[in-house]
Amino acid sequence: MAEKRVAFITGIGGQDGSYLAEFLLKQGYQVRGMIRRASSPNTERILPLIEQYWESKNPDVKSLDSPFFSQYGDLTDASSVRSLLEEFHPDEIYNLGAQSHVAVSFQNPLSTLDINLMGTMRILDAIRDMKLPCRFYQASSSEMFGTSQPPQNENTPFRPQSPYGVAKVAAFNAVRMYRDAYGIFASNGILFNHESPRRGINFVTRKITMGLAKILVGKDRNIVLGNLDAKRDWGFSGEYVEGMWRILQHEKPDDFVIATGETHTVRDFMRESFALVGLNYENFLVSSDRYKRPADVPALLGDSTKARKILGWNPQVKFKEITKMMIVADLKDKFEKTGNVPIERGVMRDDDYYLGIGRDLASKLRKS
Ligand code: NAP
Ligand code: G4F
Repeated sequence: MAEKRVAFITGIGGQDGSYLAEFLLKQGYQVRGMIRRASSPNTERILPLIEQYWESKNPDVKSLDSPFFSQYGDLTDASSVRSLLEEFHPDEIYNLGAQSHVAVSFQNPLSTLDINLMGTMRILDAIRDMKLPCRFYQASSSEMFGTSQPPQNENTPFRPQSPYGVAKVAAFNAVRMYRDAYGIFASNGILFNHESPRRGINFVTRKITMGLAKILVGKDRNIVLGNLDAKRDWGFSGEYVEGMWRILQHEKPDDFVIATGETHTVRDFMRESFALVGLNYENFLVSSDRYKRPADVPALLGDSTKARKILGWNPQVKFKEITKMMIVADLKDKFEKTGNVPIERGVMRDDDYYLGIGRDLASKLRKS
């Protein structure tokens, strides 16, 4: 019987890491992950996998034979990176671990570079030094394009506007350099913004959908935002992880843009979210300089023709569907936590059911 392929994911506890782990397990991989030690839980998104493959549930299966297994490690700690590579012997490495918040990178520029650039170098150099016969995927970002005019593709110049962008450009170049100099199968996925109900709560889309749910259950009165005019090409994380995998299945290492080809402003996202429950967003929006950045990326719109043609990757989930998916998930979560769920549901789908309750609460809000 053919040996199972082993995939190692840094940042497995993040939004993308959790979807990628689920996707690869379905493809029959053994999935290994690096988890960074934290004083409070940072594995919530992969809890179902941890529980499913928990040692106590599978006492006869050794950790290293289990389909899913994660270990503590840190991208800032070269010895932990090396130990995990020695232990797991991966066929494919997905480097998703990062300080991924652009605004935070202005406050913590050096640690952002240490994790996002040096962390990538630590893995690449270990692959070189240990002569690992593996494929390497780097989570590059549309933030690298900065002020370059949209639409952006693989030939668009990088003009980063943040320490995060600077680190990602340097890591992108490191990937190319290790590919050219040492023949390592190392590829960049240049992913445009992608969201989901698992998105971190301080990114703008989730801040809006969670904020709306809080307003509806009476836990908040408004949402405070910074730059409303920034345009983003928002896709669905659950689909983008397949793009990552396809990039590593290609016959040669290369760089690919992954995007939907649609762009919308932050204001559009706010308007669409509130309109879904019949509210006018303007009555709930507070604008504040607090959330404005020293420099921002004005407009992102990805041209993923290359990925479509060469990899056959085609996104199905676009702006309206993502907004709805995230709102339904946040409404469901809030209603369940506050006990605000009528018992009679019948055969209604989640979308209709939770949006229906959302609209009822919104109409009460309009009257009060
Ligand atoms: P995310 O939810 O913030 O996940 C990042 C993960 O990296 C978390 O599990 C985090 O662990 C881990 N991490 C942070 N510092 C680390 C360190 N020093 N050592 C090891 N792990 C560390 O981000 P995401 O949205 O899934 O994005 C995944 C990757 O794609 C990131 O590299 C991001 O920069 C890049 N990217 C994202 C997008 C997007 O729109 N989502 C677009 C382009 C590129 P903790 O939970 O402990 O913090
Ligand atoms: O949701 P954001 O924080 O995402 P941003 O900065 O585009 O970065 C995300 O996408 C990148 C890909 O291009 C990834 F590489 C990166 O890891 C991350 O996933 O902000 C989107 C826009 C920005 O223009 C920001 O200024 O929304 C604007 N915004 C307005 N008010 C806000 C807020 N952003 C946040 N986070 N919070 C606000 O209150």
